[in-house]
Amino acid sequence: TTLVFATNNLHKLEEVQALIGDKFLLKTLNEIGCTEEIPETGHTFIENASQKSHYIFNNFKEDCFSDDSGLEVDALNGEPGVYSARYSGSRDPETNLLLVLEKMKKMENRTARFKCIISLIINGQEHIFEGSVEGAITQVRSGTAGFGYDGIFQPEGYNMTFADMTSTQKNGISHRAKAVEKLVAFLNSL
Ligand code: ITT
Repeated sequence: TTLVFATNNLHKLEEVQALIGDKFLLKTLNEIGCTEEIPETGHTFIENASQKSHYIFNNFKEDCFSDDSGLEVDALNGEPGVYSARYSGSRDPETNLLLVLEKMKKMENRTARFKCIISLIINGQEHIFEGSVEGAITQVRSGTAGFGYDGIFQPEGYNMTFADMTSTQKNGISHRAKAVEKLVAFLNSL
C-alpha cells in the first residue's frame, strides 16, 4: 500500500517511517509535487489534522494521512497546544521551547502531555486515530535527540526527557507511536 504522509516535518516522517515498517510505502509531499503551504487554521488538533489530509485528497486525489500534534501544559491552560509549532510567533523550535521553560519558571504544577491526532483518508473516507503520553515539564532542558519540545518533556515513569532517549525508546511510548499503532491496525484490517 502506498500512502501520502501530508507533512513538512522531517522528524515526524522519520518517526512514522520507523514505526510503520516496510509494509506501507510512504510518499512525501515533495514526491507528489505539493510545494505550497497547506492551510492550517483550525482550533483543535482534529480540525487541523483533518484540514491537512482533506487538502491533499481534494487537490491530489491520493490516499493520505496527516499528523497534527502538540504539547499541552496544564499550568498554561493547555498551551502551547495547537500553537506548538509557532508558540513564540516564530517557527524556531529552540525559541518555542525556551518560552515554555520561561513561562513555567515559578509553576509548581508541571504536568503536561503530548497529543497526536492522525487523519487518514482512504477509499474516500476519513478515519481519525489518536495517541497521548502523560508527563511533566522539567526544570531545565536535557538531551539532544528528537525535536520540538522533547528536551523539556519527561514522560511519566522515566527519569529522563524524550531528548535523552534513543529514537527506539521514544518510539516505544510516544503519543505518535500510539496513534500510528492504531493506524497500522486499521490498515491491516482492510
Ligand atoms: P506539519 O504540519 O507539516 O506536519 P508541523 O511541525 O507544523 O508539521 P504541527 O502543526 O502538528 O506540525 O505542530 C506540531 C508541533 O508540536 C511540532 O512542531 C513540535 O513543536 C510539537 N511536537 C509534536 N510532536 C512532538 C514530539 O514528538 N516531540 C516534540 N515536539 C513535538
